[in-house]
Amino acid sequence: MLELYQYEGCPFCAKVRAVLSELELDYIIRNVPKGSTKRHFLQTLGGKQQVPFLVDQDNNTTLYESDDIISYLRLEYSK
Ligand SMILES: N[C@@H](CCC(=O)N[C@@H](CS)C(=O)NCC(=O)O)C(=O)O
Repeated sequence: MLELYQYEGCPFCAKVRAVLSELELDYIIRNVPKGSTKRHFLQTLGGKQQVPFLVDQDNNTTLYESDDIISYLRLEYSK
């Protein structure tokens, strides 16, 4: 299962969401806007409070950086 830590106003997150939709991938959105009490999950999992942050549980992979996330998704999940 794919999980995307993100928030709505983040343009880098929007880029990633667009590719997830393009690839017809199902994913869980973890909404972590600035000030969210859920930010500590992001810190614990990835080590910093930057979004977007992708967790791919099936491949035991975590990624920051929108361009890296998009490259990863295309490599792993393009049809
Ligand atoms: N180079 C990064 C930039 C990501 C970035 O700047 N994200 C902002 C939100 S748009 C962020 O996480 N800021 C810190 C914060 O929200 O606390 C990428 O392409 O993913």
